Amino acid sequence: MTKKRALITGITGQDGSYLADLLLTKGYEVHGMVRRSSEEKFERIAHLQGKITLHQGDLLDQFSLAALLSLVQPDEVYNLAAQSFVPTSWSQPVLTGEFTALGATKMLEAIRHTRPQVRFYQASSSEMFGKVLAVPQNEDTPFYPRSPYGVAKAYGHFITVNYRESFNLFAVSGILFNHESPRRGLEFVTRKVTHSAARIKLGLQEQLALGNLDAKRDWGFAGDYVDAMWRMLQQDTPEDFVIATHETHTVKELVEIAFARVGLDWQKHVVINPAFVRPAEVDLLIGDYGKAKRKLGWEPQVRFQQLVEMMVDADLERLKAGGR
Ligand code: NDP
Ligand code: GDR
Repeated sequence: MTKKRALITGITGQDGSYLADLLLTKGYEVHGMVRRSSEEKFERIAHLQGKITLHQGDLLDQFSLAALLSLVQPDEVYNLAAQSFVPTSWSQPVLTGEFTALGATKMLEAIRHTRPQVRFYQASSSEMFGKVLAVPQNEDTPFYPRSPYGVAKAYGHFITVNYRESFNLFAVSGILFNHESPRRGLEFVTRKVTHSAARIKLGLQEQLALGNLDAKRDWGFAGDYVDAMWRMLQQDTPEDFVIATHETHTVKELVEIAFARVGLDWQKHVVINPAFVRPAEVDLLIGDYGKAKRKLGWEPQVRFQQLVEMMVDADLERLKAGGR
């Protein structure tokens, strides 16, 4: 039997790296799209060298996408590339819209004209729910995004639904709540906190400046969430799914667990800096993953405390070994 072939955009990101790990264990031939950079820093996929094939391409360049589809001839495309940091979406709203919203359209157009039999996954986000209209949020909860990023993701979601309905593509949108890991970018709050707690423990820094400690998020483990992405593309019919843990915690609880893990009193180290408070906040996210459990047989394996402790431990280990 020939190997299934997958193309991942955003393979250098947190999710891309975990998804590549997963697909390799399932026997896939894995291809990743990377954008050109003056210096190639592929830390998260360094361990996959020789096992995956990388190609240059950019979500902003329609022709590079069509050319890549013709070259790779994938069975599955996972569109994970995006400007994914919410605060940057206020300082670079147009760029965010171009990558995160129109980028999805460009890939869908390339699929429609070049390889319509492909199964397509769009990385949608709980950030689309935004203002709290109902909890827990599920596939039927209306969207009211609170950031240019959330608005762009809502576009990406609906264009995926629209291409499925207009052109009969196997296109699905995974509405994923926050998911984290030791490979999370340092600017996101979980990793910022676990990395700083470890640095403070080792005497490398004294304080940690944060914004809103009261925001509530439904945080899961990225390794669990990429498995849900894959399951969505193995269904008989294309449908959208919420992926979450159905638990919510404040940023303050995150800080408490991380500092307790290294035996420190967080109140002695954490300061509030209004620069990290957002122009508009998403106050409460908690996801109902009932449909995914029923239809995909998916459930989160790693819970909040275990996740935070895993991240603190990994940061301590990395820093002790001389890493950053
Ligand atoms: P990351 O920020 O870690 O990774 C983003 C990836 O997108 C990187 O590989 C980046 O490449 C790539 N990228 C950005 N712009 C372009 C472009 N124009 N052309 C090609 N590649 C580009 O994100 P995550 O792995 O955390 O998230 C994956 C996806 O899931 C994103 O779309 C995100 O918005 C979405 N999402 C994430 C959630 C989470 O909690 N992690 C929750 C819900 C949705 P480079 O290395 O070159 O910068
Ligand atoms: P989010 O994640 O915006 O939910 O988007 P982030 O970790 O950036 O923020 C979570 C919450 O923490 C509060 N917060 C801070 N956040 C950051 N980054 N830095 C701080 O210093 C800080 N202090 C408090 C924020 O106000 C917010 O309420 C993530 C991204 O991965 C998106 O791409 C994805 O779509 C959503 O999760 C689901």
